[in-house]
Amino acid sequence: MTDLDDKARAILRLNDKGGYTLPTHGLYPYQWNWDSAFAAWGFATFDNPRAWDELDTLMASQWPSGMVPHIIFHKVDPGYFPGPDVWGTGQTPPTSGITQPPVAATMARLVWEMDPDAGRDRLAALYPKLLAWHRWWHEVRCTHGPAAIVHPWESGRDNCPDWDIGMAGVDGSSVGPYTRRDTGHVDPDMRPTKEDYDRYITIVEFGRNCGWDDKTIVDEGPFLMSDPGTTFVLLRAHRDLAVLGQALGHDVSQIEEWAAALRSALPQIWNPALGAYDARNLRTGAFANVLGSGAFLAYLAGAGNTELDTQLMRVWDAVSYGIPSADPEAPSFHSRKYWRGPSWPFLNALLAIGFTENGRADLAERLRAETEMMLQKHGFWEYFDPLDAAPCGGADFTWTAAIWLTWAR
Ligand code: 9WN
Repeated sequence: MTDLDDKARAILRLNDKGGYTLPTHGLYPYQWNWDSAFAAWGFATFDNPRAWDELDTLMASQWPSGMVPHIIFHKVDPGYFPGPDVWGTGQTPPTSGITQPPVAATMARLVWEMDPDAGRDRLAALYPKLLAWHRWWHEVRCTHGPAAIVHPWESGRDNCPDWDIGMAGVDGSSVGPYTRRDTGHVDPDMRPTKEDYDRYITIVEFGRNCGWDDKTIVDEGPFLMSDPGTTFVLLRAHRDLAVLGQALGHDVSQIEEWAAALRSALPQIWNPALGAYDARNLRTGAFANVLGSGAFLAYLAGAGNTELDTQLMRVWDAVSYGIPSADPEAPSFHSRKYWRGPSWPFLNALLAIGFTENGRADLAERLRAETEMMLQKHGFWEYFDPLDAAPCGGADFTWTAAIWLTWAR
């Protein structure tokens, strides 16, 4: 065991609030949806029951509709904005009103495979909840074909250039006064702009004002875009959920139908002009015309192709440390500004799983080695500059520690 192994375990313990894990102290003082799924994977390397606890705590806040919220506000902390009062969802414990990429079934499968006997009962209890979440995605958010998001935060890739055309249609000018907290924790230059936040909060206010009614938000909300990243995470997760269901002796034909429908919708998010999968504004039909890391999650879902391979190698060869979150040759690229270019270790881990399964162990190893270099140099930061590995965002970050223990070491 190395020093970094010890440090990574210590970070998971440090961020453990008892049944759920914070992404990092200060900047993100609550439980986040997809962060928790990665935390579970990390815990499974040294504390299997704790891994299942993490997934249980996440799914315990599932809404009756099947939606699983992106933040669970277990204990109110004034250090994060927007807090539970702004969301006004009326849940106990309070939650946000939007979701995040459904990576939980994929992580549950990884956790379960690490100790199938010990995890069987835990998996059996979790399975119906995961199934209900996937049904919600199919029935509520895949009505246009690919998975649609109603807020950039739902993509988990908040301010990536993919959303610029959708955000341009959101009028943030009448949002009430508010105080951001994120820019007090990290360099404001690395975070989304004030104009971004005005629009983020405007979309939240729309949801709150309609009582978080799914149909109203999808039909009339200020923002609705197809997200390649979420589509591929969901497509992959359908496959993993079906494997788990079969192991438990369930009929999984419905999950297979959802997956087939989603796969047949992929041409809708293929942009021939870009030579890649692309986000699409569902209010206008327009493509974003920007290449982002969401497109490369296609490999995770077995949906890569040679044209995408060309784009992947172009953007990857333009940097030195991992796959950039946005195209380094595009004018919108910024190597340290949140999702507009930096390299995110947890996303590299997902991409590497895809490469390995697509017969490209060489690419997976290159990505692992580049990610390891960033962590060896600086430790477990939220994200890194892909040009020089400068550490960015929050320190002692849960999912970065988790992917060290599971993949990058
Ligand atoms: C909003 C916690 C989360 C991640 C997201 C990341 C960032 C939140 C924020 O932090 O989003 O959800 O306030 O910036 O973009 O992927 O889950 O780590």
